Amino acid sequence: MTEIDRTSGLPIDPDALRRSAAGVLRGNWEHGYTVPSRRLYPHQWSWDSAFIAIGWAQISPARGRQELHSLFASQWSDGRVPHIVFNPRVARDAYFPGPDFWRSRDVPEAPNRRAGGRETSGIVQPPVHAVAVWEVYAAAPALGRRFLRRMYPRLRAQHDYLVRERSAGNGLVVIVHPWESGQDNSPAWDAELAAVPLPDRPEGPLAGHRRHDLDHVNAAERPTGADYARYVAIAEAYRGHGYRDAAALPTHPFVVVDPLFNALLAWAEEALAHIADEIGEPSEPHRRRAAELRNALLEHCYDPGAGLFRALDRHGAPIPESTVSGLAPLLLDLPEDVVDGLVTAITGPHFGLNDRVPLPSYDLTGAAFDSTRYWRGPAWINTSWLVLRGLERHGRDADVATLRTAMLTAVRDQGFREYFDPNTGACRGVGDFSWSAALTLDLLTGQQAQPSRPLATARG
Ligand code: 2M8
Repeated sequence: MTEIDRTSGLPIDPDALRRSAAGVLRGNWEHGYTVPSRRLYPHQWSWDSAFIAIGWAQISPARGRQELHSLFASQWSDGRVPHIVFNPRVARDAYFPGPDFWRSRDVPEAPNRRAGGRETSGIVQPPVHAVAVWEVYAAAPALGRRFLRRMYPRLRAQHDYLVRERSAGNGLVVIVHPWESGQDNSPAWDAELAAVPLPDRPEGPLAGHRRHDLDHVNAAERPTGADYARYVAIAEAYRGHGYRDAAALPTHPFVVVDPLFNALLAWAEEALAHIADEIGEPSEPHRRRAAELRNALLEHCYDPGAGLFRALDRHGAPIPESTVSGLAPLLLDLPEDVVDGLVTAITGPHFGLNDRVPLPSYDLTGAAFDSTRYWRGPAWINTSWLVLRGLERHGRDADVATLRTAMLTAVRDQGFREYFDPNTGACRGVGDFSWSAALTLDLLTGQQAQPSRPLATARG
């Protein structure tokens, strides 16, 4: 029955929305994990699984646990959690680049195929998983702490890999591929990408490869062919070094610091501290690391003039593009003037907080803004949800309510789409997209109405 949602004042039928969100997750459930989309992304993706588990926590904490267990079963022996774990049940060429491109089977650190391991990619994605583990546990603590005990060493290894192998030398960690940011064709990567030479092949730079994304989504909503050719070239360069960072990084064609990636690592260290406390492990090292990452973000990335955090190029110089990534440090404990700066950026003309459409992925007034193309403007549910959590943490309740209304309006009117035009709210990308459904389930729990919730606390 349609009712007025208590926080947003929005006419919605929360039960119907919850039912259809749960239907999307169930429809995308695939033998122990959830694919982001049956059509476009038929495998398991790393940060998608974290957001998806947060949604499962609301309707089936057991599936939330399974989702995370399944992903970490393919963790490499060096600690990295691969950005894609391939589904052996779909055709090897159902997605490009697939297992035959990444060739994890040739890498000793990757899961062993002969011992039943799944094939994977060799790069990572933003490390939000410890938060997901904590939230899944907190949704049903009565199920016991075994899950935390099992996940804790794996999460530690995930974080240690990043800090050890991906150090930027200034307290932050680097990413080595635009896909690692999760915001693949963000304008923040344009200048770095432009410097990557396109392979000179007579049949064109993508010769020998075929993109499958354009079978499912309009080309105007996806990265360009030139972007893809460079994505492939960067991945081939990394693969050429056997995915070994020490060997690859000195000459690697793409090395940047992403504020969202680092903010999520710091936020996840806070979650790890909660987990450690719960299972009797020392939590202080995690709090310390979270604080160090936060301080390094403030020192190297914060731009007080713009009121947001900048990505850094390979020389440590700020990249002058304003993207939603630069708002993600709001998830952390910050000085009040920095919080004010971020809130001004969110509510002002660049990100235009309103109650109709979630936050754009890129500055609405930026030179590279494109309302349609993927991460170059469109509004996404996951990045909006992260900013919402940040606003909650800092007690900005009115802005939390506005953003929540925008997110619920988008999915109520357009469905659980992958992204939305940030001006009109029109749907873009694929439908039945898992994290849009999962995070809607989280929004509908009503917990969001509680101000200043840094992480969920265990409900008894
Ligand atoms: C998108 O990225 C993949 C490559 O990893 C692609 O475009 O094929 C991004 O939106 C990324 O953030 C997301 O994890 C992935 C699956 O939903 O799709």
